[in-house]
Amino acid sequence: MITLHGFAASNYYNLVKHVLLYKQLPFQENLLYGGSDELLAISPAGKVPAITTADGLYLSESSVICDFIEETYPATPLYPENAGERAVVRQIMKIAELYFELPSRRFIPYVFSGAEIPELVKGEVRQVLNRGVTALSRLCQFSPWIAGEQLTMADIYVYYVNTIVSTFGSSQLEWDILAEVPGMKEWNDAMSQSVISQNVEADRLINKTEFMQKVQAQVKAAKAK
Ligand SMILES: N[C@@H](CCC(=O)N[C@@H](CS)C(=O)NCC(=O)O)C(=O)O
Repeated sequence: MITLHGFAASNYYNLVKHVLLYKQLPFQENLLYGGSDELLAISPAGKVPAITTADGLYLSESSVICDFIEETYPATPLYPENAGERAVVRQIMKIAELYFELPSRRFIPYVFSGAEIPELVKGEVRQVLNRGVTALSRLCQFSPWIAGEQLTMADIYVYYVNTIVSTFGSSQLEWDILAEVPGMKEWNDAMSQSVISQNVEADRLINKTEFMQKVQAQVKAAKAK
């Protein structure tokens, strides 16, 4: 059985969990936070999520884990059969990661420490997000799914990317970023209504308090140095 290591307040953890639930694969969860020795032993960069496969292999990096799950458990496919269409799905995921998720994440240290975000940083982030908005507007179909008629890995991936875009990017820039991509808000709302999304969200809320306590302890320790 697969073990999913990490914590439910992490959007990366949750996207892998959503894939496992979507494919109805049995798995167990092992609560681990960033910085723990146990996590470093199984995740080379010490990042969440990591999985232990049924064969005892340790894997990290959410997109790599998603591909492994798809290849190992092809039933209920999340990628199209056609290689070109599969590449388009991965293109959407990569663009969302590079131009939506990662720039929005630059605000996290400021938000958690309560420090003011320099205008220079806000400007840089806005510029990258603008590129993401343009690219995703060109690529996403929302008919009804992000890459067309079939629900794919990109639907799950981008839905969890968007939690970071909304929570950090939009709130700090006072800019409704998802509304800039035609059809994205409606699709995002539809994604949030699924039973799996709601179960994942319920677990996230349960973990949120403990996660925030850990973050605050880390911020306090850093300030005391
Ligand atoms: N590229 C990685 C990023 C994972 C990541 O940044 N995870 C965060 C939690 S959301 C983490 O492990 N943070 C702890 C740390 O950076 O020490 C992936 O796709 O899995």
